[in-house]
Amino acid sequence: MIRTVTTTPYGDQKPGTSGLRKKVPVFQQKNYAENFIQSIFDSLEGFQGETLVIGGDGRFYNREVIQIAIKMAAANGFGRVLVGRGGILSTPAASNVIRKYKAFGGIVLSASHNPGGPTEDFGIKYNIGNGGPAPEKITDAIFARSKVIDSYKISDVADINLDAEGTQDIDGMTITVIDPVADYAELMESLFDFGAIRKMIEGGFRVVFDAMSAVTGPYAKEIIEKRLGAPKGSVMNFIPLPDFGGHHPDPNLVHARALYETMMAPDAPDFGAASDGDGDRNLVIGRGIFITPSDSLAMLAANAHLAPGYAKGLAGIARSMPTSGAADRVAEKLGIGIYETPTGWKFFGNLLDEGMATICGEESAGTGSNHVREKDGLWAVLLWLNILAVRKESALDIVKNHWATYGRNYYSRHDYEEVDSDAANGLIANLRDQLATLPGKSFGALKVATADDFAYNDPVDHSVSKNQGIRILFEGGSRVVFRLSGTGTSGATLRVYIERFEPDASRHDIETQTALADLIAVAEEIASIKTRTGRTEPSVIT
Ligand code: G16
Repeated sequence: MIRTVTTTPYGDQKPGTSGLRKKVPVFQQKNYAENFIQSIFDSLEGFQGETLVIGGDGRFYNREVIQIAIKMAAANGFGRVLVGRGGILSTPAASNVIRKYKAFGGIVLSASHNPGGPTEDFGIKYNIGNGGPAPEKITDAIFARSKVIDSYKISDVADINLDAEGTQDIDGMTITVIDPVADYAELMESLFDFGAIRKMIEGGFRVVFDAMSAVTGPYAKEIIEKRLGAPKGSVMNFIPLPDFGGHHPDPNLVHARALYETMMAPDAPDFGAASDGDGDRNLVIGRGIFITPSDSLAMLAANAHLAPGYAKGLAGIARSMPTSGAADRVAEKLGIGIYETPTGWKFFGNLLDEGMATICGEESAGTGSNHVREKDGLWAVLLWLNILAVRKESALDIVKNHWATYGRNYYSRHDYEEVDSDAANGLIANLRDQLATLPGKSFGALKVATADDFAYNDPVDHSVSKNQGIRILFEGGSRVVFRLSGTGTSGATLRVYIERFEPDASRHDIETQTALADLIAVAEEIASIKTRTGRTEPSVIT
């Protein structure tokens, strides 16, 4: 039986960089999740009788919202729901299922790399039929709807058994519980030379993967240990936990410190990697060398043709604006297009759909390709393994050769987390006020060439996205970028991105913060970060 329930709107359901992310107690308010899900459905047209994919990263509150989403999909007229067993689907796996089964769209429950648990983070995002995050015109419509919503529809049925694969019906809608791993593992096997990687591992190559007690555990177990033959124990923290074992499932040098230390030890494995809460981010570390996400994008793009799925070469590369320009140099050498988009994977969708870009990446530990429409952590790890298996060199050698060929883009991001929102907005406003007067100014040896607030004109649908980050570019190619995160759930997070290009191979071994010290000082001088935020140093440096 379908029920129409009266509700009152919440004013704070504006999707951020990647869906709606809030603390669990916010989502637990009366009708909060229901309002947002109904606002999604009310913003879509033509889904009657169609398929909806539903899954999440298994974090606290996942199961409850999965039940709500299924019952509301039935009441709103979807014909079929595909849901991962146990309510689990990694973000890239969900994207693949949407594409493979030609679904109308999908609801992905995740707050990505943010911590989970009763007082931690939860999130809901909508993906469209190409498998990618909804573009801004849809997220804007969802927000507008959420502000006036007065009722939602839900099927009045008992909870659905999500733990057994198979099919059942409610209110005229079919629910199929699917294996969350199988389709994804098959896709990976179609892109990469599993035989070559297996042979490398049999030959003694040691790989470790930290699933961070999050969603990639079952995927990595199946692919890295079962299909590629890595010894048991190669995949660590492989059981997904609702609170990620109390850790931040964020694969960076702070939250994956143990992996980093393992990889820097004298007896380190050959290759180490980690993925985040919902499986779309990656961290890659060769023995003795951390590879920044920006460098990883450039190196994967330069070598992708070594994997069967990319043997024909790349159509183009896309990167988010704050991501370093390392990939630009690869694109230039390959004679292919390079696209600079705002932060947010959704901006790559059109470029991938139109065949303009094949590989995309972001400084925020995201890399992916046209195989799905989300960034994909395990994909990046497998492409690295494929390249290592073919080149038969260490990751360190590949990195050094790359820098010698293309030059090195020294790069770092300084995050100031949970800053007072007014102070953060004031800091950005102050930078905006300086844009007109900065060009031509000198700070020591650094002279500002241009300064702007990044705006993106989508070359496919011609939509314009303004205010995407303050860029200060110096003569010689160095730059500092400031923007506020769109994924945090308390206060504001200020991100400062610092980059310097160094063509001279004899200067490629400087410690990163040292190499960037003059730019870091200029960023402080221009933005007055310390006085405006009250912080003496960043919360996280990556
Ligand atoms: C999301 C988006 C990414 C973006 C990242 C950081 O990642 O999908 O495209 O780069 O947020 O965004 P911000 O700098 O606004 O916090 P994820 O892994 O959180 O879904």
